[in-house]
Amino acid sequence: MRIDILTIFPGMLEAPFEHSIIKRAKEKGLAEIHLHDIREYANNKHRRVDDYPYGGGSGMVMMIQPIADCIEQLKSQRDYDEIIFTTPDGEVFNQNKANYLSTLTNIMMLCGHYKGIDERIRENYITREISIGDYVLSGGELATAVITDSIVRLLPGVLGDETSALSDSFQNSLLSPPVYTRPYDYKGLKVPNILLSGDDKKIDDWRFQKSLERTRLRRPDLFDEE
Ligand code: 6GU
Repeated sequence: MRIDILTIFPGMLEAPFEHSIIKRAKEKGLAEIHLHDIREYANNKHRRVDDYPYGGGSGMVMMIQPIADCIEQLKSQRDYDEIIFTTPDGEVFNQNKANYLSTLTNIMMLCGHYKGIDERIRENYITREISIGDYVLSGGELATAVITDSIVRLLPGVLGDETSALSDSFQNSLLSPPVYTRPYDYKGLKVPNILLSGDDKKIDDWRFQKSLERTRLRRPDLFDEE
């Protein structure tokens, strides 16, 4: 899978993909992530990427030209399955959407900023607008990093244990059960004995019960989904 990210702050997106699972996915050739600095596409003398809004009002608006030229150049090189804009007024992201996006070959993601971007970009290029939750971030970069992480870890071969993405919280609309590791007794705090019983069936049942219990207590809304 190839992901092209358009941003005015590429530095914000470098570190998140240079660690852990995403780094490994890139090294294994399972994911390619390309950052594009929108400013480099600005055809004006001072490399401006924003301007005052027509009609007045506060805040700046990202200009159509640098973004359109960057998108056009990428589109001339390959077909894109989705061109995503990260914005607080988009559809709210969830695991189902991550699963769908992880099945695609080429996606582009445009990070929003300031008051917004010229509406003509949204109308003419964007195929999907995504928010990561009901709160406001100062820009779309962190949202793009979150979405990218959630997609890349789902690609076949990325996680060592093929089953572990499937047992994640939310993948089956249940929260994950608690986990423990050594020591068995830490200053009197003990691990539930059933996990040491060696009885796989009992352990699976216990974990499922804990998942149900945790979901009922913390996220009863998940039982109403689908
Ligand atoms: Cl995608 N962008 C911004 N700026 N804020 C957000 C968001 C996106 N999702 C939630 N809050």
